[in-house]
Amino acid sequence: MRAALLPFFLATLLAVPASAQIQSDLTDIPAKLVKNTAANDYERRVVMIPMRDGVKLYTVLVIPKGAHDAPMLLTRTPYNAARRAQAEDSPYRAVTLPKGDQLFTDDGYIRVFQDIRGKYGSQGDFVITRPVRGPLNPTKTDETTDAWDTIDWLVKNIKESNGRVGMVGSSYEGFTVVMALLDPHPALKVTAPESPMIDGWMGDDWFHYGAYRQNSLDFIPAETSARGEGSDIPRAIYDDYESFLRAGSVDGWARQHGLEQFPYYLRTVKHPAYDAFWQGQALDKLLVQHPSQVPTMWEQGLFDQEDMWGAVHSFQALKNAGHGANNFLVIGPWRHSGANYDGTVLGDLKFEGDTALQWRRDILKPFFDHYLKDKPAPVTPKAMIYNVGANRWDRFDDWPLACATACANPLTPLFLGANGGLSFSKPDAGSDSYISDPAKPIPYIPRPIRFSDTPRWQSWLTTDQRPFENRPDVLTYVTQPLTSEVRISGIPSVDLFAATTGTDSDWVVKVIDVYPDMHAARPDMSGYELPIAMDIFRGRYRESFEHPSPIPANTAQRYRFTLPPTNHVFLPGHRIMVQIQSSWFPLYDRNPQTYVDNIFLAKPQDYKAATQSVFHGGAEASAILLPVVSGK
Ligand code: PG9
Repeated sequence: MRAALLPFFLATLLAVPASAQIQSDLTDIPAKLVKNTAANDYERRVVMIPMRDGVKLYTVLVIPKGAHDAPMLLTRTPYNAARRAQAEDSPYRAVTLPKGDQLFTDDGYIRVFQDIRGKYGSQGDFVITRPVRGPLNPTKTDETTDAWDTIDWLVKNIKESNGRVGMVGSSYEGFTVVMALLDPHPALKVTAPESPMIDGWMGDDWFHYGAYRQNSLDFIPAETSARGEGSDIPRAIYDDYESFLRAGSVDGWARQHGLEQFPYYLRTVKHPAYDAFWQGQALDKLLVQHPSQVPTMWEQGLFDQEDMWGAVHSFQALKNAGHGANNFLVIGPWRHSGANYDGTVLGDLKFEGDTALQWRRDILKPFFDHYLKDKPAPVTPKAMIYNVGANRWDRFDDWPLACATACANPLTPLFLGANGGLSFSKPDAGSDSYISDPAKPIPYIPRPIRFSDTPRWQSWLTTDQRPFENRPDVLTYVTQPLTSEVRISGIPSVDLFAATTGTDSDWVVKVIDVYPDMHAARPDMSGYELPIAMDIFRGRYRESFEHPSPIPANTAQRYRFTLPPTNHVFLPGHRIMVQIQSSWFPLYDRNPQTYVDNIFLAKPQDYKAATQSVFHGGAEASAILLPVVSGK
C-alpha cells in the first residue's frame, strides 16, 4: 500500500459500525454442534458398555436405517474405534465404514467397533496383548471376559439385532477375536481371525525363533505413550540400517530413544527366551486347551510381513488335536491385513483379479451369512490357498498335502550340494563357508531402509533376492532349470548342519523361485528371485527354546525349524534356489556371535566376525524338506 493512502484506509476501518467489528471475546466455534444426519442411511450410536468389574468400554455401532433382525459384526481394537467406524465422514455407511466391510454393510449387518480396555474412549488400563487371567494377569478380566461381557450386553440391548454376533479383525484385532474364542459367549456364532497375533516369540510380531524384530520398538511408543494416539520414534538418521548399526544392541538403540520408560519394552528385555512369559501367551496352545465349537475361518497372507505364524499354526494345532471340524484356513497372496484391501498386486507380483475381494465375496461373506442370517450352507473348502506359481486359488479338503507324519505325502529332502548345487538326490559329503561379520550385517532389503516406508514394508517379503545372491557372506544353492513342474503344498522344514567359529549364530534360510532368464509373459520379471518361504533361527535355541545354550565352536550342529506355509508350483524353466546367511538387518537384531546371557544387552566387544560352515552330503546332509506333491 502506498503511504499516501494509509490515512484514508484507517479512516475507513474506524467507520465500520461497532456491531460489525470483531470482538476478542467472541469465537467462531459453536459450543455444541449437531450434524444433520437425516439423510444418512445409518445411525451411528455410541455406547459405553459395562464390564464385570465396572470398567466401561467405548463402543460405536453403525446401524443401517430401519434395521431389524440384523446380525452384528464386532471388532475389538486398540486402534481407535471412533476412527475405525468412520473411515470417511459420509451419509452412506458403505463410505463411512472401511472398504473391506462393504459386502457386510451393504447387506444390512450392524457394524460394531469397540476400543479395548485402556485405549481411546474406553476406561481401564491398557496392557499390550493382555495375557489371559492367571499367573501373567492377576486381574479378574482379560480380552476373553471383555468380549463375553460386550457380546452379552449387545444381544440384550440392541433391539435392531437378531441376537447373533460374528467377530472379524486382523492382527491385534485378530488377537482379540481369538481371545473371545477361549470362552465364547453363546451368541458368538462365527469368527474370522485375520493374520492374528498368536505367538509373539515363535513367529509373529516380536521375534522369529528368538531373533528380535527391531521394528517392534516403534509399536511400543505408538501404542503406549498415551491412551490415545502415540507416534513412531523420530529418527535422527535417515537410514534405519545406519541408525541401528551405530547404536549397537537393541537396548543401546532403545535407550538412545527413551524406550526404558515403557513397561512393555522392559518386560521384553527381561524375557529374551521362550520362557513362561511367552509360553503362557501362546494362543495356539491355549486354544487346544479350550477348543471352541464356533465356526472359525483362519486367514493370513503368503507374504504376511507381521503375523506369518498365527493363523496357520492355530489351524494346525486345532486340527491335530481333533478339533478340525469347525476350523477352516485361507491363505491369500497378501501382505499383512491385505485381505481387507485390494488384492490385485503386491510388490512386483500381479494376480488374477482382486484376490482379496474374491475371498471376502465368495468365501467369507457366505460363511458368515450362513451362521448369522440362516442362509444356505455354502461350500467352504477346508483350506484355500493361492498358488502364486500358477496364479490361481487352490481348494483343499484337507491340508497340508505333505508333512512329516499323518499326511498323504511325506516331506521330500532337497539337498544342498557342492558348487552351489541343489538336488533331490543326496550329494557327496562336503562343506561351504563364509564369514559373517556383525559389523557388516546383510540388509533385509536394499538400503536405505526405513521401517516407516509403508509400501516397502508391506511388500518386502516379495523382494527380488538377486542383490543378495552373490554376496561373499551368502551361500546360494540352485537346481538346474526344471524340466517339469514341482508342486509343493505344506510347511517346508529346514534340516541344516552347520558350524561356526563363534559361540552363537543366526541362520537365515530362504527358499526362492528363480524365474527363467527371459520370461516372455512378464519380461520385467525375467530372472526374478521370488522368495517362497524364508525365516531366521537363533542358533542358541537349537536344543531348547526355553533354555538357550552356547554353540560349541567349530562343531557341526543340527538346526531344524519350519518355514512359513507354501502352496506353489515351480514351473518348467524355473529353478529352485536356497540362500543361507547369518544376518537380516535391521529388521532382526544382530547376533553378536559370541554367547552372552541376554543379546538385548550385548556390549560392543561381544560382536565378532565368525566363519560359518554349512555341510552337505554324508552324515551331515543339509536339506530343505519340501512338501512336494508332484514332479521331483
Ligand atoms: N502386527 C500388529 C501387532 C499386533 C499385535 C501386537 C503388536 C503389533 C498389528 O498390525 O496390529
